[in-house]
Amino acid sequence: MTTEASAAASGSAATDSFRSSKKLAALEVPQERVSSLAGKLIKAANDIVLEERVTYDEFNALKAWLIKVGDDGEWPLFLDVWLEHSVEDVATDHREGNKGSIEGPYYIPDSPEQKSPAAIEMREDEQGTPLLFQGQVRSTDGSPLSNAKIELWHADEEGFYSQFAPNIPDWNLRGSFIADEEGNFQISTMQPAPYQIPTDGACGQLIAAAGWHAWRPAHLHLKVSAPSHELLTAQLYFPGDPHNDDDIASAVKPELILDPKPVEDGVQVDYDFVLDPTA
Ligand code: MBD
Ligand code: FE
Repeated sequence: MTTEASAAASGSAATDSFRSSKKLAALEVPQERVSSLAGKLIKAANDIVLEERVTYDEFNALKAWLIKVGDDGEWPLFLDVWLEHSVEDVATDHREGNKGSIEGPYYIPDSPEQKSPAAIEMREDEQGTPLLFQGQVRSTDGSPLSNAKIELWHADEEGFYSQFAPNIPDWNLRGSFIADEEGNFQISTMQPAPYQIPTDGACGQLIAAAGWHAWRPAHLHLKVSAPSHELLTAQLYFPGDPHNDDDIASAVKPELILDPKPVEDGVQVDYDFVLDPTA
C-alpha cells in the first residue's frame, strides 16, 4: 500500500483530472494558428540550439527529461508552473475588475455547495491557523452581485491538496459558497502553508539540476462567478511570505496580497471581488 505522497501519483492524478475536465470539449485550433504557433515554438528552440551550440549530450538529456515529464504525469504541473501565467495575462488584460491569477493543476469542479456563511470541509484535527475569509462580490459598476458563487480550494498545513495526495478526505479544504443577496460572503477555513511543488519527479529534477527552488508562497485558490459576468480565477497570498517575490509559478500580483488581521482564534481577511460583465 502506498501511503507516501509522490510526484508520479500527484502527477497522474493531475493528468487524469485534466483529461476528464471539460477543457477539451471545444478543442478545435484552426490550421493557420497551429502552423503559426507550432512554427514559432520550433523556431525558438532551433535558435537556442544554434545560439548556445547545444551538444548531443545536452540534446539527449532533454529528450530523456521530456519522456520523464510524461512518465511522471507532470505535463499539467510543468505547463501550469512555467507557462500558464502568460496565458492568464493575455486572457484577462482587458478586464476592469479583478484580473486574477492562474488556476494551476489542482482544481476540481463541483465541490460541495453551501450557503454563506459557512465553514469549508476539514478534518476534525485539521492543523493550522483558523482563517475567516469574508468580502463582497460586485460588478464593475459597483452593484452587488447577489448569490455570486465562490469556489475555494487550497493546500493543508503540510502543503498537500485533497485528491492529489494520499489519505486526505476527497473534499478536504475544497468548497463552493453562495454569497447572500448583497453579494457578501463569509467562509471559515485554515490558513494554508507555503507550498513546494513535488521534488521527486521530472519538474523537481529540472529544478535541482538548474539550482532553482521549488516554492510557491502560501495561497488560496478561488473561482468567483455570477450570471452574465466573466468567471474570475484568482489566487490570494499572505504578506511577508518569503516567496511572494520569487514564486516558481510567477503568479503573484501585488493586488492579490491580503491584509490579515489577528482575531480571537486566528486571522481574518477581508477581500472584495469585482467581476466584468460579459460582453
Ligand atoms: C500549485 O499548488 C499551484 O497552485 C500551481 C500553480 C502549480 C503547482 C502547484
Ligand atoms: Fe496551488
